[in-house]
Amino acid sequence: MALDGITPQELRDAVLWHLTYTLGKDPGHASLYDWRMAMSFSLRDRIVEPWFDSTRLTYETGAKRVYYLSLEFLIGKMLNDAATNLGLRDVAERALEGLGPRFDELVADEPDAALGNGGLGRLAACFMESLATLGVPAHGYGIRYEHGLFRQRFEGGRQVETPEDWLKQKHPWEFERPEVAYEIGFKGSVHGDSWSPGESVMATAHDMPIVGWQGKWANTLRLWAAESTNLLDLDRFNAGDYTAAAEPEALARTISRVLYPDDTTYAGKELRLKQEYFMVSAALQDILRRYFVTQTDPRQLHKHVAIQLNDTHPAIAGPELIRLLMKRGLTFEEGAGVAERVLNYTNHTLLPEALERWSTWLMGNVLPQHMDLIERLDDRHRKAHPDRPKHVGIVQNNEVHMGNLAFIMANKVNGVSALHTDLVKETVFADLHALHPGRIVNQTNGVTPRRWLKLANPALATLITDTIGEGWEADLDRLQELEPHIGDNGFATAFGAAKRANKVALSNWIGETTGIATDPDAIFDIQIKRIHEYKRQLMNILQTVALWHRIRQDPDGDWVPRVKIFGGKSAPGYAVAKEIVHLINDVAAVINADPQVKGLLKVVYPPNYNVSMAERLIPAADLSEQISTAGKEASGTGNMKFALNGTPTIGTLDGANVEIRERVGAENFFLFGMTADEVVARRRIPDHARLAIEASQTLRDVLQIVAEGRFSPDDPDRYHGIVDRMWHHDYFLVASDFDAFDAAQSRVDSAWRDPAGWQRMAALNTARVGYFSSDRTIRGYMADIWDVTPAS
Ligand code: 26R
Repeated sequence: MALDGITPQELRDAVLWHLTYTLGKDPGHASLYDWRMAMSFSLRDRIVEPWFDSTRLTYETGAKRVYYLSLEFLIGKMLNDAATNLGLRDVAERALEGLGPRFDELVADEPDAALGNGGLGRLAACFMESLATLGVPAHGYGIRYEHGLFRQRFEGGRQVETPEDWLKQKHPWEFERPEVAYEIGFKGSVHGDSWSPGESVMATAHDMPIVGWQGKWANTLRLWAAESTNLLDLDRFNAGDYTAAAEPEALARTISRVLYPDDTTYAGKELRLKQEYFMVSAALQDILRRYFVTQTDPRQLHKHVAIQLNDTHPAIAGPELIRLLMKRGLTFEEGAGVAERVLNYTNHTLLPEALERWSTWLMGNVLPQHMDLIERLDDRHRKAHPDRPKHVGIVQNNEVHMGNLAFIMANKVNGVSALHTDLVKETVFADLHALHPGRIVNQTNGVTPRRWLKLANPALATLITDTIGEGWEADLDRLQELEPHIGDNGFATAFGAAKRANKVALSNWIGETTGIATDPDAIFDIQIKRIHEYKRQLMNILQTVALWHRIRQDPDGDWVPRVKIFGGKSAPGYAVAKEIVHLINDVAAVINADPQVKGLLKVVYPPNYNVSMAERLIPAADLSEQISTAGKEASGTGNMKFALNGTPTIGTLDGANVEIRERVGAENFFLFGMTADEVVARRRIPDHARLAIEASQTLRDVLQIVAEGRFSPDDPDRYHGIVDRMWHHDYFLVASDFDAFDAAQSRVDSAWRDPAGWQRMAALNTARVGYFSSDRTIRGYMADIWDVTPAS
C-alpha cells in the first residue's frame, strides 16, 4: 500500500535526494526542470511498490488479464495525476515550501504527452486510469511516438503546424526496458506457412506505471519504440548494397517517430500500416510470452486473456495472433478459433472515410503472410455462412476492410453510446450483425472523475466533499446525494463562488495568453474538440456573427454578455476544416475590435488546444457546445466532462448527448436540431440547404456579411468557398439546423437572466451525471465483454 503516509518533510528529503543524486544539482542552482524531475521521481518512487504488489498478486491469483491495444494514448501531464491519486497533492505543495518553485509551477512545466488525436486517445487514457482504480490486471499497449500531435499556431489567422517535441526533455514517468525487445518483420516472401521477412525492426518496451485512485493498484502502459536490427543489413552490406543496408535503420527510426495527425482520411499508407503492425505484433508477442510463463496450452488462452482493439487501427491482431499461434504448433483453424474468443473490437466512428481500408496490393507487399491469412479467414467465414450476402467480405474490390476483419475476428464488438451502437447495427455492420446477432453490445463511454473533477476543478471537488463527504471519487453515483442540498443557501453560494473563481482564473489566463479582455460575468460558451465539418464549429461561428449583427443593430439593447471560446486543431491536410479555423480567427479579430459591441461579445480561440487546456477551460464553462449533425458523433466525452463540472449543454440528439439529457433532465439541457432519422430524410430533399437559407432571414444576412468579405477585407473572396458550399453542398446540414440552434441560444440567454435558476440547472448537471464515470464503463466491459473480475 502506498498510502502508509508520507510527511511533507519526508517528501522534501526525497526531492532533495533526487535533486542531488539523480539530477546532480545542488538546490541553489536547480532549474524549474530539475525541481520537476526531482518531484516526479520522488512521487514515482511511491508508485513502484503498489505496482510490484499488483503484478505479484496477479501472478499469485492467476487472474485473467486485460490488454488494451491502442495506437493512441492521450495522457497529457502525469505529475498532478500521480500526486492526486496518491493523495499527496497537499503534501507535495508543503514539501516545496521555501525550497524554490511552487507545485503548480512544476505541474505547468511538464509537457503534455500528446500521443493521440482526440476522443479515442483520451478515452484510452481514462480507461487506463479506471482499470487501475478498479484493480483490474491490465496492460495498455501503444507506440512511444517521438513526436506527439503537432503544435498549432495561428499566423494571420491560419493554422500552422510545428512538430511537437515532448521527449526533448527526459520523460520521468517511464522505465526503459531494453531487455524486453521483439523483432518485427515486414515484406519478404512466404513459402507455405512460413514467412521470410525482407526487413525487420526491433520493438523495445518503455513502461509507464499508471496508478489508480488512492494508490492501491498500478498497471503498466507499455509503449514500443522502434530500433534497428542489423541482422539483415549486414548481409546486404557485405554484398555491397549499401543503400539497402541503410534502409532498416531509416525504417526503424521512422516507425515510432510521428503520430498520424489525421483523424479524417488516411495518408502515408505504408508507414501507417507498418506502425499498426509494429505495435500489434510486439504486443501479441509480449502477451504470449507472459502467458507461457504460467501456462502450457495455447488453446486455453481465452480463459486467461482478453484483448480489446481500440478501433480498427490494431485490427491486424486477428491474423497476427493466428500466425503466432501457428508458430506454436496450432493449425490455422485452431488458431482462428482461439483468436476469435480472445479479441474484441470497439468501433468509434461511422464516418466512412475513417474506416480503414488497405489495398490488397499494399497488404500483400508489407505483410504477405497476413494477406494469405486474411484470405483464408474470408474463406472460412464464407463457408460458415454460405447464405451470407456477398458484401460482408473482408476483401472487397481489392481492398482489405479492416472493420470487417475486426468484426469477424471479434468475440464482442461494441459501440460507444446507445445511439451509436444502434447505428452500428443498422448501418456499417448491418449484414454482419444479421449473421452474428448478439455480438454487438453497447458500452457508453465515460471519463475519469479523478482527472476531470478532482484534479481539474479543486474548488468544486472540495465543495462536493464538504457536502456529501469523502469517497465520491471512486463511487461517482454518490453525486446524487448533492441534489437535496442544491436549494440550500450555503451550497448555492459556494457553488456559485467555485464557478466564478474558475472563470476569473480563465479570464486572467486568456488575457495573458491572447491579450483579449473578457468579463467573468458573461456566459462562457465553449466548444473544444477537433475541427471537423460534422462537429459544426461553422454553425457556431455563423451564429456568433448573427449575434454580433443583432447587437450592432441595437447597441443599447439589453444583451446578455457572452464570451465564445473555441479550441481545437484541424488535420493538416483537411482544407475545409482549415478554412473554418481561419474564419473563426477572422471573425474574432473583427468582433473583438468593434467598439459598437462594447465588450458584450468576445470571441476567443487560444491556439494549441490540448488536454491541459481542457483541464483549464472545462471547470470555467457555463455552456457546453455539443452541436454535431445527429448520427455523426459516436459518443463524445467532452460533453460528459462539462456536465460533470456543472455546465449545461446546448446540443443535438447525437452520441452520448442523448443519455446525458436523459439523466440531467430535459429541462436542464438546451436541445435543438434534427434527429438522426430526420437528418437522413432531410438529405433526400434536393436543395435542402437553399430551402433552409431562403427561409431564414438571419442566416441569409449572416452569409451575406461573410460573402461580402467583412471578416476578410484584405481578401474579400476568402470565404466564397464556405458560403458557396453552404448553399450547394451542405452535407452536415448547418443551414437546416441553423434557426433551431439560434433559437436554442436565445433560450440560453433567457435562462441566464435568472441566476438562481441557472445555477440550479448547473448544479443538477453535476449531481446527475455520476453514470458517466469511466469506472462504470470499465465495469461494463468487464461483465459483458472480458469476463473478468478485479484481482484486488
Ligand atoms: C486515420 C484514421 C483511420 C483515424 C480515423 C479516426 C484515426 C483516428 C480516428 C479517431 C476517431 C476514431 C475518434 O477519435 N473517434 C472518437 O472516439 C471517441 C471515443 O469513443 C468518441 O467519443 C467520439 O465521438 C469519436 O469521434
